[in-house]
Amino acid sequence: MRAMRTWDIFCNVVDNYGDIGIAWRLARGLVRERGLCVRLWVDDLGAFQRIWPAIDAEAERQTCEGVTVCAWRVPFAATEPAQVVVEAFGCALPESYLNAMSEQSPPPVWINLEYLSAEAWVAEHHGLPSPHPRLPLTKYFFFPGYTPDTGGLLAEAGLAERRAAFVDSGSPAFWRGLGMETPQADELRVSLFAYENPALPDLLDAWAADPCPVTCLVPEGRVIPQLAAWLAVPALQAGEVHQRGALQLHILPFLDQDRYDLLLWACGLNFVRGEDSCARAQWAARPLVWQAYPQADEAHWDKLDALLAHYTAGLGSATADAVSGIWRNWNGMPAADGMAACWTAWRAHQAVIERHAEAWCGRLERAGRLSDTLVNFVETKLK
Ligand code: TRH
Repeated sequence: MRAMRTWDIFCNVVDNYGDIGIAWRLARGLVRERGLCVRLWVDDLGAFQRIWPAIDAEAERQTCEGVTVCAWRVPFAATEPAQVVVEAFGCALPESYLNAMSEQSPPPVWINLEYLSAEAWVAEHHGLPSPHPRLPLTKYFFFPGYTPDTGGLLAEAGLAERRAAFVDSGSPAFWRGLGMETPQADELRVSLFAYENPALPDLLDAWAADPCPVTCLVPEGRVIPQLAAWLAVPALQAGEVHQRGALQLHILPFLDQDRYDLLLWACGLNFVRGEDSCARAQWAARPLVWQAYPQADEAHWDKLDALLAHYTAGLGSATADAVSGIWRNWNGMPAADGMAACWTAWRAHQAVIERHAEAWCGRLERAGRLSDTLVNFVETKLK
């Protein structure tokens, strides 16, 4: 029997939760589903604790969900490298660790896990090698993506079945846990995870004017001050509920990563941001609106249009316009209509968009599950 492979995953938390969110999802999936021996090196355990409260932010080393979680300190203590080394999102590995990698025989398989994007160039760059300029090491670029010629998307085994069981149950226990009843028949529940966004007040106005009840659930985060300003209250805290017209706003505590999934499954529409929540909202098989992580020179607009092109392919043009309109407006992109008109259009096409979200989830599976594609790729390099 082959000895258990050892993996080191390095994660530098730039800001927000996406880097650690993805690194953690990958690490625990590799342990749970592949039985691999995984160490996760994280330079900001405080951010990690936000998405996974069992994490001790002070511990140098701890085991969580079978993953050995290590504090990534500077200077980096002498460490024997694992057989597989994953550098999440181009975080530079410690120099001493790189030197130690180059002294291994054979050297570890070195992967740079990239950000998820639907852009066409991703498939061309996926899997490409990059020799180190000085050391006898090769780094491989591994790109998640939406087509089978990329690394696919992170998703745990049994995700669709767990989601279906949760949805079929009507999720009363989940709503009770948030201090809420199950939704009324004509009520739309929306989750809102967003960066500061100039389009927010217009969207809130549109919800307040909706003919049916709209309940918006907002985990505490960057968008709260803007919500407080719109409500004309000095501040907002988890547990508060505010009503304006048809809109009822609930401020939630920041949820752990698994519970946030339940929120995405339970809501009829999810506003998400960054890559990980966007991917999870797609797996939730519910309509979504994505706010891409803002980049210099509006580079994120290309990412947004690339995903929109994939996502709306096959939809009738009016429905595709309804989806694109609200996504583009939400990202400050040139759009034919303002938010109020976009919301009306989205509502008019809601039923088709809902069916599409379910079908889209099935299409995602065709791209492959990232932990499978990554392990398979690594195994070809380890031979
Ligand atoms: O937090 P983000 O904005 O992360 C971003 C992006 O990934 C961006 O691309 C990257 O460059 C930047 O960080 C540095 O959005 P993202 O990717 O959706 O990650 C959020 C994580 O937080 C995700 O794993 C879900 C989790 N989460 C919770 O665990 N609980 C919550 O209540 C919420 C709202 C999110």
